[in-house]
Amino acid sequence: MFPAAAAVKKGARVEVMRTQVAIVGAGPAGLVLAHLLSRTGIDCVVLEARSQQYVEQRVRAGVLEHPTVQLLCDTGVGRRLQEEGLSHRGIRLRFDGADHLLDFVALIGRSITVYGQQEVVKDLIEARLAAGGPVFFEVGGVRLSGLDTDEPEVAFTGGDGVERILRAEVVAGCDGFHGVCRPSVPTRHLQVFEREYPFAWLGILAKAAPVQPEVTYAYSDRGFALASMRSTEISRLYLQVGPDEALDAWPDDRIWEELNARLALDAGFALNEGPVLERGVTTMRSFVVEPMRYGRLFLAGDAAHIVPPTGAKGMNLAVADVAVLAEALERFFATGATDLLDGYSERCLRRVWRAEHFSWWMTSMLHLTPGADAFERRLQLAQLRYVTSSQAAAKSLAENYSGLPYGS
Ligand code: FAS
Ligand code: PHB
Repeated sequence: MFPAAAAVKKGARVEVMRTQVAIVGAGPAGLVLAHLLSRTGIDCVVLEARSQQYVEQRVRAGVLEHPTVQLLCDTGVGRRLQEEGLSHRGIRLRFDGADHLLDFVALIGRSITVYGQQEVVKDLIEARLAAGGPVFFEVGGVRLSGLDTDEPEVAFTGGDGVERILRAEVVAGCDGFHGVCRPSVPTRHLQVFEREYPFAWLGILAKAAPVQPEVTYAYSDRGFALASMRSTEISRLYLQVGPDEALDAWPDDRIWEELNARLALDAGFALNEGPVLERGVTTMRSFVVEPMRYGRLFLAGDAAHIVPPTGAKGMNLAVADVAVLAEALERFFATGATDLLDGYSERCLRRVWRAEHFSWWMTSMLHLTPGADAFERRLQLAQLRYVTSSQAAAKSLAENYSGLPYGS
């Protein structure tokens, strides 16, 4: 990427730059894409609205699928992940007053890894900056144009206040659900599929040693709870709450009391408690936009789809999208062939819809829908008992949760 001669706009200097791929967004999708493209010598520029510190501290996902771990390790950004990530054989489902371990390694020979999304982001930014790849943080006023031409442009204001125009051959929309890329596509070209759930997750990060060795999903008469972790000293815990829950209605003691009540296996059960380092409420929705492409704009990750986090799919889907996009772009820039680019959306959507169904299924099985009658509760328990007693059913959950191979 080289800044071309600065063009002078009336009253302001506008710097014109050129690259092959303009990437909007430095979350998992944008950063993994930049990493994969740079490895094949494809020039790309990453534009990020937030500061480097903000994106590196933002607490979100926690579970990496097997294919995600493999991709990060195979492409040279998995060192800390291998040293600090927690490899887990599977997950636990807690219901009927008992724990039910689903041992993925025994079932299908694949494990999962607990490693915070912000750690993945840190590793990728470090690799990107070490390779001299440009990342513009704290950009503003990002505007896309010419998406239906061979020379799309991304106009933006840099963190230094300089107006810039980034001319590219391709734009990757990796700017998440609330970004500007998807809205840049004329609505007549997109079909939206959406479900909102009548509950949300209240999540905390606490300096407290996890009491359970695996990620544990609890189905209880009081509602869903999830006990996860980030290390042997840091717990990541979630409670099902109302869809518009106010965080200030949940002081620490109420959160701990409710978590203990929902996760309790017996009267003596008690979580380790400790200072709450971060808290937030995450709304639950299923969302897909089709196609994931418009002209030279390719949408990836949350910019194109959202899943309820019950299946731990969000970040992993983002990585899977850009693994497909990077392969297609490599072929395009090497040979001019557009067949893989033309097949990008359809190929990604097969995996997206599989993950959408799995995430919806896990969410429906584990959460108490407000107003659910006894019939619905019996169906949920029947499903939980089946998936923890049948090898076939357990294998199905295991292969979906640990991640289906790319391209499937
Ligand atoms: P991201 O949203 O991560 O990244 C998009 C980036 O684009 C952001 O850095 C944003 O600042 C930037 N951006 C936005 N607009 C821009 C603009 N105009 N110009 C430039 N940059 C712009 N998934 C799980 O699997 N498990 C979880 O527990 C979980 N918890 C979550 C909690 C919250 C609060 C949220 C919001 C999501 C959670 N997710 C979870 C899903 C999450 O992990 C996403 O799936 C994942 O971040 C998707 O990665 P990206 O597609 O890169 O989008
Ligand atoms: C997490 O550790 O943050 C986590 C684990 C499993 C999920 C969602 C989030 O399904």
